[in-house]
Amino acid sequence: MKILVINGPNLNMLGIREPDIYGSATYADLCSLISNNAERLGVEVEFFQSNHEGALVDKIQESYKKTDGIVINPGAYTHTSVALLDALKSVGIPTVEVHISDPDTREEFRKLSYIRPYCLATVKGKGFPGYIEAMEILIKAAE
Ligand code: CA2
Repeated sequence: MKILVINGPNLNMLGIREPDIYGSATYADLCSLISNNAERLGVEVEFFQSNHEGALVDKIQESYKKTDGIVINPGAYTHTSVALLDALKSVGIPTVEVHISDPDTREEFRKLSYIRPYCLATVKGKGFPGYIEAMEILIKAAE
């Protein structure tokens, strides 16, 4: 099974600022944690991070028939992007939404997620381990 892990804008800055919200570990630390767990769970992972909405859409489209599951943290595009929702719908790949923080307990504008209705599940407020839980949800769904 192959899982594509997509991170949106500013998640490459993890560990650099706002450690009170996102922790002090870096994006590279996140990728190693996911890689180690992917090996344990027997799945292949590919990582993609971009600050650009169109690049995220392109990557989702490229994954058509090449990926069995998507774990996505769209960052701030969670709350603005119909394009990401449409891209996910267009490829029809089982997807789990992840957030390091819990956007539902933060500012009002973070409460709306355009992709949430499409996703199998949303894992939020669990820090980096939320990505592992998301992979486990995809693996279970594929059984
Ligand atoms: O909690 C999450 O994972 C978010 O998707 C993170 C987004 C935010 O816009 C969402 O509402 C919730 C922001 C990612 C920004 O990451 C930073 C990392 C380091 C320093 C500053 C921001």
